[in-house]
Amino acid sequence: AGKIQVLTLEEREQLLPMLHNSQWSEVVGRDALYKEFVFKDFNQAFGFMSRVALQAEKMDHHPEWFNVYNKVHITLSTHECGGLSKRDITLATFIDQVSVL
Ligand code: H2B
Repeated sequence: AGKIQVLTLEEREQLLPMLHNSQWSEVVGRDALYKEFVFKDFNQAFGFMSRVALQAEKMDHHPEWFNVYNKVHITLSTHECGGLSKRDITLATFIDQVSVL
C-alpha cells in the first residue's frame, strides 16, 4: 500500500473534463473539486448523503460537505497528498451516480 499520489497532468487532462461536464468545478486557490446538488426535499437530500456516507466509509475517503434542507454542497480533495487523487475522481463518479437514482 503506497502513498496516495496527487493526479498527474496527464491524468487531469484525461479525467477532469468529464467531471466538469457534470458540473464539478475546480476550487480557486486549492486543488479540490466542488459541486452543488439540489433535491426535492430534505428526505431526498439526506437519503443521497446516506448513500455517499456508506461509500465514503468503505473507501476511507470522506467528503467535505454542507447541507441545508434540500441542498448539499460537496468539496472533494485528498488531505494525505494535499490535492486531487484518483480517490476523488472515484468518489465524484459514485456521487454523480447516486444523485440521479
Ligand atoms: N478523506 C479525504 N477526503 N482525504 C483524506 O486524505 C482522507 C480521508 N484520509 N478520509 C483518511 C480518511 C485518513 O485520515 C484515515 C486515517 O485513513
